Amino acid sequence: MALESNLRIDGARLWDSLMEMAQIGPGLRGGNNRQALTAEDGEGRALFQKWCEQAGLEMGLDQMGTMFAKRPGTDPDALPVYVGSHLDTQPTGGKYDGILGVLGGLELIRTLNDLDIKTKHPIVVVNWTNEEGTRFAPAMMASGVFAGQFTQDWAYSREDADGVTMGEALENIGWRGEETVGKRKMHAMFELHIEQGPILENEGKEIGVVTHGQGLKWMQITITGTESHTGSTPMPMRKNAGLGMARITTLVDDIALSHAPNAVGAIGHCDVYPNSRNIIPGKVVFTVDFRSPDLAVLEDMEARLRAGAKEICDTNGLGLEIEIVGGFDPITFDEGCVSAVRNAAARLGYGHRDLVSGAGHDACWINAVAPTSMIMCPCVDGLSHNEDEEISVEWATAGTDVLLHAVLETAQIVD
Ligand code: HGY
Ligand code: MN
Ligand code: MN
Repeated sequence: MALESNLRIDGARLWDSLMEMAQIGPGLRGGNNRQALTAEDGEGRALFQKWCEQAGLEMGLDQMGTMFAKRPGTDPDALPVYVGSHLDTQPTGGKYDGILGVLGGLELIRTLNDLDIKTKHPIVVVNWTNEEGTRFAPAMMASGVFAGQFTQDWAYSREDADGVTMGEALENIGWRGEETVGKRKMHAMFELHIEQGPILENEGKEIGVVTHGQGLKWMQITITGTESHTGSTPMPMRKNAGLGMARITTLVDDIALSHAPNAVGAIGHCDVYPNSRNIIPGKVVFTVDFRSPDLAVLEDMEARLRAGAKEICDTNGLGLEIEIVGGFDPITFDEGCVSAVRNAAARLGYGHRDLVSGAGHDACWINAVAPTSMIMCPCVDGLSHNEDEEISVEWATAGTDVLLHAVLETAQIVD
């Protein structure tokens, strides 16, 4: 059976599944709050498993809680083609970030079942644990352990804001499997994801053929000063940790802008202690997020931040600690997988363009251990990590159609 342009997924069925999953862990404004290893994450996992079992898939679960749902191929010795992403969300996340990649993979399976299409290579749909890294840093944690970037023990030891470790949380929701992490070998992996940026929508393109992923550095900074009265402490006597953070916040912006247009930088997390209106902050803890497609730029940004933060703290009598809590170098996806995506978009008649991923994804780590690439679809106003994140059923369908064709080209249809 040849790969014909009329071979398409069922977009309405995909959309129904996206909307049903979105009911689990609802946010306050129409999005989702299904953070990694919460009870809501557990509920989402259970729904995904139910759907996979209904589709006749064989379930696997590894020691990081990553879920694998396998459709057999005709050649039991052939390495599987993996598809998938993540079901965990940001605290004020959208309904599609990660979820489209997992449920798009499931829709691919449902379509193959409907049409009784057999493939030489098995196909496995994956839900990677803790992609977001918002509750437990770093991001892409389970895929990072799978790819040998972090040890499992280190990952288990990571704590959330309440001091709960990732390992405890995984046990508590009952989703710790027995399978050794990383033992699975892959023929290839494809991740479908929303762009989380404005390019595709602005250019009227349905598909992003992702050739590269930009690199990332997360530096957690702790500044220590002296708690004292905001009214009676003379200005020259103050050791104001909050002032240090404010000066470093503008430094981060200046450094990123000095590498315009591709580098980016921001501080998205900060804790101020004791966080009282009339006490000068004695301690602040915050995370700098630097990204660039160019490794030399990433390293320059880190070096300048370290030097500049030290000068700010020395000048203001403040203590400074900087810890790297996440990061990966810019990556180049596999040419063969990228071509399969580009061929699929062309065959299906979808407008497409090459794209560098601005966000990090599980595919960025898996690219280190298997041929990997990504497919992106637009999102409204490029907005993501916001409850107003929105896509259209047409965009979701286009992305999943391309996923179907790229996977079938790679997994090989058997007549
Ligand atoms: O941070 C990221 O790029 C991803 O959303 N975890
Ligand atoms: Mn994501
Ligand atoms: Mn995300």
